[in-house]
Amino acid sequence: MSAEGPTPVILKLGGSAITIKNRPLTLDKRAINRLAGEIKQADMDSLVIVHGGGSFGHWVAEKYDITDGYKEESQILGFSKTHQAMTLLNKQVVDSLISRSIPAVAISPASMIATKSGRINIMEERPLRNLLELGFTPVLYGDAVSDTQTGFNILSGDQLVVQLAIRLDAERILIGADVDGLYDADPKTSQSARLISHITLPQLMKLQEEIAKPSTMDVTGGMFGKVLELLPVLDLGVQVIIANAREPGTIYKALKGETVGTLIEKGEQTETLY
Ligand code: IP8
Repeated sequence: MSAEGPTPVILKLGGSAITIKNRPLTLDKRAINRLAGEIKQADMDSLVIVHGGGSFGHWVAEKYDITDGYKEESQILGFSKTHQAMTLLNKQVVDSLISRSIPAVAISPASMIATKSGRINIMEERPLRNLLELGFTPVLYGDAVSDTQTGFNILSGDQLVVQLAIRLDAERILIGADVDGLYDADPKTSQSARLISHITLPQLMKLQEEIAKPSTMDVTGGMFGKVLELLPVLDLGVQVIIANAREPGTIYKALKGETVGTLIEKGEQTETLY
């Protein structure tokens, strides 16, 4: 516990865990409500939630081609629509949390963050920290944000959780995905894929050389790329847990500190991965 209160846990709810990914602008209301129930049951002292875009943000951002910055006038309305789609998804998440008496507060990343060539450059987190210290649960999301170099940009929830963890001195980041954790191959296409239950930073770097060479596809089905985004916090000693938010009860267990999914931590030595 820090001088200001308990150290927060940052929970990322992946877009694929709260929306129907292959159906544009389609919520998975049941999943959202179940997850809100698990969060309530876990009764956390200090929690920040960040959710992804799923079939809301990603679909609109692609439709209006706003992922690589400003190129032409027609993208301007697309930026507005992408941000708006995320606020609609966010409202559903926040409504569901509040209906379970969790004091959730929607916080728009577009209003507190600007990126520079895609990386967070300006971030004003003080109001969020004040709310957190008072016992609120801030709920943020991957968003369309302004970019000082390219005009605008899509800020992923993964980049956001890292900055929040650093700036709020978080003890743990919990990534709620649609798979059980980090695998050594893509579990959706490879039957021989094995779940890694515990991995240290040195092991992760070694694995990177073996399975996720920049020139090839991410063979873990995208999860490894997400994990690489987390390297700066791992180095600071923050634990990262990747767990399956689609499996009922798993996020509750992960919030309570039970062993689920993949635990990634700084570590020193080489231990067994599985
Ligand atoms: O799903 C992206 O957030 P992510 C949000 O965490 C948008 O990558 C607006 C596409």
